Amino acid sequence: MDFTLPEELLIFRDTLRKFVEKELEPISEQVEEEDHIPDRIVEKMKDLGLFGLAIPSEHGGYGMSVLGQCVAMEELSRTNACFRTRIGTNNGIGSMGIVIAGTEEQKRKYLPRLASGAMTGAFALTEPNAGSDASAIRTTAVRKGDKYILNGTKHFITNGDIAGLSTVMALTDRPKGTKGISAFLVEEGFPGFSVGKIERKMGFRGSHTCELLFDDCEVPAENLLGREGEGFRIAMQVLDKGRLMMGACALGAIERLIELSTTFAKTRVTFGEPIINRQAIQWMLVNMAIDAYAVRNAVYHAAWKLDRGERVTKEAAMVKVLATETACRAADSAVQIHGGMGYMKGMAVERFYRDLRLLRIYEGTSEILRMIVAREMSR
Ligand code: COS
Repeated sequence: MDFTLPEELLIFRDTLRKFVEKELEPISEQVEEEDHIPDRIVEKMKDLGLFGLAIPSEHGGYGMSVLGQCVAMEELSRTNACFRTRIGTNNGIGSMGIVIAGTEEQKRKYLPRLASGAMTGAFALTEPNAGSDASAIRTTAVRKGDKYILNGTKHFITNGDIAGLSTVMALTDRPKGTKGISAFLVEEGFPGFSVGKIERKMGFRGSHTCELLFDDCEVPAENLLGREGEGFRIAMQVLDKGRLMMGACALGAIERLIELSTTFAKTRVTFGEPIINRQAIQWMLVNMAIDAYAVRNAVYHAAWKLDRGERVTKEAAMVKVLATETACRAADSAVQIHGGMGYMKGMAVERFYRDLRLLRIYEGTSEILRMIVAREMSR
């Protein structure tokens, strides 16, 4: 078994590490305050090709392996989470549906723009009454001639306010349950589509979470993704990969928390000695390191399986639970090690503590993911 990462991936990882340290980290607090990523930074992300890592090369992306995408997300997660969220939606839930189920025409029309970052993607499944129970959606799509007419409300949609294209799940045949859900590619300018409320959140500032409104929204019939009734399965496949990526994001955050906490513990002196000499602090740091080791192996292994074309529903769910619950524990320890300083605004550990809490909820709560693992185990 060879655990060596390919040379070109190591070079890419190094490039990303420098980009994060030089361009993103210095403005992470500014973004936190202003709740906005400066355009010049988005342009630099485009120049590096970050929006198209996962998109096949024949459609303008890098066509990177899943393992490579995990390494990229891990690096980008060492700073404010909004940066990797901006990039992650185009590479993940905002484009994967098209990669998996799009027609050649849909791929040619949308993927190059998503890959270049000219267009931002979003994934619209969740509704006020349908979060964990995704099949309870109420948004409807009725075929009228060469169009579908969509009516309903989506909420908690990441990047909804800047998305040029949203993959929207809607009911085309309610009595059929999950088989009555279809997926649609909705452009921002389609008649009857608008952005509603933008949420105020505990964290993730710089990344907007929005309501999307469909009021007799007209979607050309050629923008149906896959066939009628395939929307739920497409959404679940998209989420399988999204959950694995979330594990990689949590991993990058844990690694950064270890570094921040170790540096602090070496310089903070109590009773005449740096606190890193205290066993109580050492054990917290060691536990974080043990957790990071386990999470890294789990993330990379699941990525390897997906790269081999295997279904990873169970592994992705396990990885997300392991990585995100571990990351929250690591953030708690990091704040504890920093003491009062760790509770202060402007400290990275304070921001990580708030931001990481969301990872145990979105793209599948820990509870739903455990349910998925249980179902897979009992097959
Ligand atoms: N890959 C491919 N197909 C899948 C799948 C997957 N990962 N998961 C489910 N399916 C298929 C099933 O095989 C089933 O098809 P068949 O009847 O042909 O076998 C169909 O989809 C319905 O699946 P299921 O019966 O499991 O649906 P349920 O309504 O019972 O629940 C869960 C499915 C709980 C898994 C789903 O609702 C879920 O993931 N919820 C969480 C949603 C979420 O993560 N939301 C976060 C916001 S989105 S960013």
